[in-house]
Amino acid sequence: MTTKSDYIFKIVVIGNSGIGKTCMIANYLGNPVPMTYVQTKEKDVSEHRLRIQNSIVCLQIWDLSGDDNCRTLTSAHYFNAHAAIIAYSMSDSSSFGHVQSWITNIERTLGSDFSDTLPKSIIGLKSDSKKRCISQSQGENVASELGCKHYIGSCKVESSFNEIFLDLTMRMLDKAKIMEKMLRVNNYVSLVDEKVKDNEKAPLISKNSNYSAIKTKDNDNINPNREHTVKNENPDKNNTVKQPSICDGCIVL
Ligand SMILES: Nc1nc2c(ncn2[C@@H]2O[C@H](COP(=O)(O)OP(=O)(O)OP(=O)(O)O)[C@@H](O)[C@H]2O)c(=O)[nH]1
Ligand SMILES: [Mg+2]
Repeated sequence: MTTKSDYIFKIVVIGNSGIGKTCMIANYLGNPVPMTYVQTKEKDVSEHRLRIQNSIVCLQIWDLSGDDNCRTLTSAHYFNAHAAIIAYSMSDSSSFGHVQSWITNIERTLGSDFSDTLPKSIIGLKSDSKKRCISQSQGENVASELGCKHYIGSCKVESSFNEIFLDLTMRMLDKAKIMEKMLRVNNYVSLVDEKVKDNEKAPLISKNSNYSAIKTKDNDNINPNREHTVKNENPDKNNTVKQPSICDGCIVL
């Protein structure tokens, strides 16, 4: 049996190398958190399905390498993103100092108009670390200057990252629903203008819309037995099979 998803949202996760992005994603997905550091090569993409507000949402989580040498390659993966998580390590002041430059990098790549409306959140990782040198209030101050929500978390604490992913999902969903409403109205107007036959209905999503990508086709099926699957080539990451569970107001399928 297969179940379609109503929306596919791409979330890019960016930040300096070695700050815990890959471990954060593994923790969120309920995967084993890597015990040793293996640098991400360009990108890893995972999928995660949730039922939320009567919609089935598929999150595509793009774990992008923080390696400076990959910057041009990884920036190319910002395209078609619906949200971004900008991460730093609370035990690494340099990574904290680079938060602004990661946001600038998104603006340069996607344009400031798009970047301004892109749901973004900042997270301080390794909150458990004894070497912690950045306080929560320092993080909150910078995040508020940059107009972003701020979170902290640790891959050593279970469910540490549900809140940030759930909040971004709600924001993407709200944005998509507003776009759908606007497109319905616009299509209605243009169909009337063109005097199209009365019995033709305006499509829900315009073919020309940037948002057409997120509304999945009827035949875009996702295996309901698969909670999340690492899609890329990395052989160290095994697929996992999970039963549905309830997490913070949404159902994880
Ligand atoms: N104490 C502590 N260590 C962590 C935490 N998360 C990750 N680490 C350690 O930090 C190191 C780097 O973690 P990764 O998740 O691989 O870092 P990354 O940001 O994905 O790095 P790149 O792939 O190079 O961009 C690993 O050795 C982890 O064990 C955490 O919450 N607390
Ligand atoms: Mg990584």
